[in-house]
Amino acid sequence: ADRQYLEIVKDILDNGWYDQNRTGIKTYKLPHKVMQFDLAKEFPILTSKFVGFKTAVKEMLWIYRDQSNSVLKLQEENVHIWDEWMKEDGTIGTSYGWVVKEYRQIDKLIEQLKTNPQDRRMIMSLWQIPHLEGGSLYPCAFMTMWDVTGDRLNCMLVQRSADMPLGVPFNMAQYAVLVHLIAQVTGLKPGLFTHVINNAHVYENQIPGMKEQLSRGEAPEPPKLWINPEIKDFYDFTIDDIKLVDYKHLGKIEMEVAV
Ligand code: THF
Repeated sequence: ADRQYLEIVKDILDNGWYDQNRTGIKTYKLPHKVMQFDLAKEFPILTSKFVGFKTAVKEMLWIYRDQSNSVLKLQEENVHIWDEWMKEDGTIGTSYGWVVKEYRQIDKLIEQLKTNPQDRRMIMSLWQIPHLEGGSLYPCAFMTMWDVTGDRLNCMLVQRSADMPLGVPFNMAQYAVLVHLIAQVTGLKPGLFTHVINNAHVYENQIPGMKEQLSRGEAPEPPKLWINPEIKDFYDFTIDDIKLVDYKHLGKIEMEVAV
């Protein structure tokens, strides 16, 4: 997992285009970066630094299981990665989980996978134009497209804008878990997970941290994912049913988030 990720980061630092953006903190960026993992062979979590697996999975369950936009609810679980985007009502408005729920996207996907796996319209899209302005930010990882080939469930994640140091390590791990969960409740096996990024960037204040990470190498053994095999209904999964076993990593790297 680290190799593909670190190659993109190195390319951005060596060849990236330096420019301003909405946040006021400049980035180095490159367009159109793609990673692909075979989930039958590996679980894509970085070992070159510590990635907060539990936090990332809690965020994913908040979006797709709870279909919630409540930052207060995340805070109750000790997750603070959305604090900076909280509106006065304690939510992120009509973004992410709110959109999943509004269009019943999880239920529709699971139904399609169970009844018509050769359907070529199996898409969850959080990019719903009428609701974009009502959210505290436009969704970054905004679409998944699903495919069944043989007994394998494949998923392509499309991301318009990708903070390589902070958002992407979370996204890789949490969407890989989502594929495992959806596969389990539809009687399929996890297959390919392809992560397509439009604007892949590193904020300039994150460069020392990324240089440190590039110098490290990776842990000798990748961790394994365990999912409670008893769970057959997507809405029954809790954080205790999803565990990373033998996660050896090379330690935390502190980096700042641009708002
Ligand atoms: N904005 C920016 N600039 N980057 C993002 O990754 C991002 N997100 C969400 C919304 N806007 C974004 C917020 N997601 C962290 C991780 C994900 C976030 C925000 C922050 C973060 O600080 N991670 C730390 C530790 C976090 C912790 O464990 O509490 C880390 O080292 O990983 C894209 O989803």
